[in-house]
Amino acid sequence: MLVGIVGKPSSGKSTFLNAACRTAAKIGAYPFTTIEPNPGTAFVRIDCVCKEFGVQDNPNNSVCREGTRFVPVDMLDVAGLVPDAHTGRGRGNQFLDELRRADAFIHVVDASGSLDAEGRDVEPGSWDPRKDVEFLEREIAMWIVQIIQRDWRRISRRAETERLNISSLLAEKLSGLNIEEKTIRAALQESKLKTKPTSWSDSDLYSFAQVLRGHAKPMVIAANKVDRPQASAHLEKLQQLSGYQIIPCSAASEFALRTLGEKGVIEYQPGDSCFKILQSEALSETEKQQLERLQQEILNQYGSTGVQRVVNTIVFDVLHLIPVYPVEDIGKLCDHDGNVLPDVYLVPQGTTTKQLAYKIHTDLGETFIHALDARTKKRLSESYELQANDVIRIVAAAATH
Ligand SMILES: Nc1nc2c(ncn2[C@@H]2O[C@H](COP(=O)(O)OP(=O)(O)O)[C@@H](O)[C@H]2O)c(=O)[nH]1
Ligand SMILES: [Mg+2]
Repeated sequence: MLVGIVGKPSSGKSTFLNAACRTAAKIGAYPFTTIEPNPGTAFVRIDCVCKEFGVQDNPNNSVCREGTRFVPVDMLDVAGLVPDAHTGRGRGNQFLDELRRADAFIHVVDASGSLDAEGRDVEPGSWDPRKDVEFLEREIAMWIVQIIQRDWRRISRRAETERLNISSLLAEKLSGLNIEEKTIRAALQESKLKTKPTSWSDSDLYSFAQVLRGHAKPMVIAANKVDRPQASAHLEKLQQLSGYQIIPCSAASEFALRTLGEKGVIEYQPGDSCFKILQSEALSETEKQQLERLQQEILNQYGSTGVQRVVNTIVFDVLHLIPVYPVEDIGKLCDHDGNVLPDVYLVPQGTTTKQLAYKIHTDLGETFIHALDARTKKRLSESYELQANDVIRIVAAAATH
């Protein structure tokens, strides 16, 4: 699973990535600073099952801090997209291509309205960030339209003369965008297009691409820079947009808190609504005042800096993944090395025990016998659909190590 971070230049994409992943992507106040896409690993925050089971865990693929698990999620920050990116403006096509593999997008917008369409400074508050949302929707839809149009005459004729399914022809065409045929079929149905593809107009294709975009590349909006005074009025306007989760966010605040947390100056877990100063002497008076303001104006006002909420929302509410804990011993809840609750997998809702086995190792899938539930000790068949926080053992003929 890969989450793409998108938005116009200077909206705060790199700051968001740096805060969410604590990487060192370049941050700059001018367009096109990000040239190469920056990959990073963010973490979703969940309550670990270790508390319920009353065990001390030794995580392998994730981190557990006092019963709170942080599970890795791959992210990609690409350069700022400017209007008409799909025609190649600002190296737009290259940037869009880098997003092909993404399963979902985090759209970072400047909720303080201080940047124009191209990411240039304007009078704070004067730009309506709803325009950024419209623009990005359009760019992504046009990008999809262009890919379809490259070959459209031939595809649409073939569908009719050879009586082929238009969804399978489109799936082939769009396979590079990581879009499945069933998603295309659903979007076609919803778009209510005429039966003959050769009769579809450009605007029919565009409407279809808009619907497909919503299904294939779902998006959460990080309404960033809420620490700036102009943001609250814009936030209300953004919240009127239908079809999106709009999350108030201050990537810069999250970055500051995580940095101080890692240095041990404060106690702070990503996503918390407060922090505790541990080393008062390490902070100047100004820094203390800034932290006090951050507590009042961001954490108290919005419940958190929003960065963790954005990551959790995209993984759980938008992509509908659930956490499951495979173990090799359902008594000790450990793997063959004795690590307790070593791994958490994030899998789509509806994933079966056998599909999980394949995900862990092909051999485990191929020689799958059954699974065992650590809570009930009962057998689970290969068609059992995993539930959030299931702890299970896969029983298979093949050794996995
Ligand atoms: N006030 C404020 N400034 C921010 C925030 N996030 C980013 N910035 C600033 O916005 C500018 C552009 O940030 P950057 O992350 O490079 O934007 P990108 O071009 O979208 O990657 C920098 O000066 C950042 O310090 C935030 O949450 N609050
Ligand atoms: Mg950047």
